[in-house]
Amino acid sequence: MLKPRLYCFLIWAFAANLALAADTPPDPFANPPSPTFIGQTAAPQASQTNIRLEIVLSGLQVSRALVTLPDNSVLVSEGSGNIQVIHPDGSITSPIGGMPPLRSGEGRILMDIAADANFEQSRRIYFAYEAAAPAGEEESIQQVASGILSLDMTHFENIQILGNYPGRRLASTSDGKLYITTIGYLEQRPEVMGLTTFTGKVLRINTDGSIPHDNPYLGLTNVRPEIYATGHRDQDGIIIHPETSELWSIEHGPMGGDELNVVRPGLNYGWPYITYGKNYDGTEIGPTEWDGVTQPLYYWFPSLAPSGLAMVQQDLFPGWQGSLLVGSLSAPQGRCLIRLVMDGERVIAEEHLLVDLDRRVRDVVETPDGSIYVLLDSENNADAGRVFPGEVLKLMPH
Ligand SMILES: [Ca+2]
Repeated sequence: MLKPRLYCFLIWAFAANLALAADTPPDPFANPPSPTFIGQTAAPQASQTNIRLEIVLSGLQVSRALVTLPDNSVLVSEGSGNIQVIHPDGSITSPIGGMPPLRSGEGRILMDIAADANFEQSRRIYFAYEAAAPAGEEESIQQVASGILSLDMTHFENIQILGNYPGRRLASTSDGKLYITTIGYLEQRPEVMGLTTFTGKVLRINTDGSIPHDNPYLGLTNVRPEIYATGHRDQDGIIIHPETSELWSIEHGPMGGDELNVVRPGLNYGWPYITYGKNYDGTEIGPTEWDGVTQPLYYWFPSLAPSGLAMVQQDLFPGWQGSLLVGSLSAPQGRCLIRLVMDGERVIAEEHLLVDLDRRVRDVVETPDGSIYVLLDSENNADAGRVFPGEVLKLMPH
């Protein structure tokens, strides 16, 4: 028989063990997925570039997007719908008037803006936003529209509603198409791969709002003909590749599984059935590969929460030509700007920039003269000691 004292000790030890177990949950990142091909993740670190930076604009709330124009000016948008112009001489004018019919309020009302690929001729800007609820209804609607930027850059004219689309990011092509990405979270599982909803898709329309005759599902019955590709979670940065004219995107995974993709017509990109990400408790969502599902060119595990994508085309920064720049919003891999050194469609190295700054990078662009502008998010989390205004940085070689 156990002596009372020893018995008490055993109870104490058991309870202490339980408490210890409760304090140290299993590491959700303990079992990273295996890549499908060599070089699909965790590329080696590139040597560090010396850069200098200058804050060119501060005081932004809910920073959303940067857009470069042919004269090297930059448009900066906030969630409220405020758009400011950073002119090449550093002067700033704001706000641009004549916006589409945005709902009033706070948060992400203006989701994204994009310049027409032929802006020099058209002076057209595209908008993705939440519009005010129609008369007699309570729900706001999500729309994509275009407007013509006046020559003095003070207002938009000739606003045209192109359709009711839940746009996240927009990209325009020189042949008159507009790509629109949409969000598709896990709880929307059946809808993300279905062809009857706009959930978790890339959409493609003509810039007059009509449907391109070569869209992959056009002509099938019971589909939304705007759909271009399926199986996406949240592509928060897209570009048209300057050489191939194909759509490239970065995509938020759940916990891990952020992706870089080339988005091609009619392909299935897997989410939410095929992913390198996991649930937030570390449990599996699904396998990482499946027949007929397109593999990402590259993925990150843990997450970096990628937002904003640019391709460096000029040679102002030595060795950067052809690199992709990706913003990172979240901490597991450090809030920073990431440069991906590319060899065709392969990522051969990563360089993490602005790491010491430790700020959420929402968007990044390169102007035609080679300057790089970075948009930092505003943060209002006093408990975490993170209260910052949104800011625009201009990067230059040291
Ligand atoms: Ca995918």
